[in-house]
Amino acid sequence: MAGEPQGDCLFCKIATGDVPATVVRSTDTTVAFRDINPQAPTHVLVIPRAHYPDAGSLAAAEPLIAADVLREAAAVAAEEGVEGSGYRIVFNTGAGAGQTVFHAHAHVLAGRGLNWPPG
Ligand code: IU
Repeated sequence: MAGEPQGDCLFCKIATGDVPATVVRSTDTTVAFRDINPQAPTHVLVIPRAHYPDAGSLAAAEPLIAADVLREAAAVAAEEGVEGSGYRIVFNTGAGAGQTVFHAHAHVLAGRGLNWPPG
C-alpha cells in the first residue's frame, strides 16, 4: 500500500532506527540525518517516515507531509546556522538526475559556494 514501509528500503530502516544514522531532527512524520558522503560542510537529508519513491509522488499522495519535509529542511538550516549565508534544498528525481535512493528525500546543502546552474 502507498506509504507503507518497504522491507528493502534503506531509508525506511533509518526512519525506524533499524539502520543507524546521525539523526539531527525527528518529528512524527520526518527524520533528518547527516549524509554519509557529504558534498558540502552542511549536508543533511530530510526524509518522510512514509515510503514514497520521490518528492513528486509524496506531494501528490501526502501534501501535508511534503510540507513537513520542507519545513524541516528550513529548520535544519536554522539549526546549522546557515540561514544567513544561504542554503540549497535539492530533490534529485529519477536516476538520470542522480537519484540513487528511491525513498523521497530532500538534500539540505550549505557551507560552501553553491554554483548555478548545478552540475
Ligand atoms: P540521491 O539524491 O538519491 O543520490 O541521494 C542519496 C543520498 O543518500 C546520497 O547523498 C548518499 O550519500 C546518501 N546515503 C546516506 O546518507 N546513507 C547511506 O547509507 C546511503 C546513501 I546507501
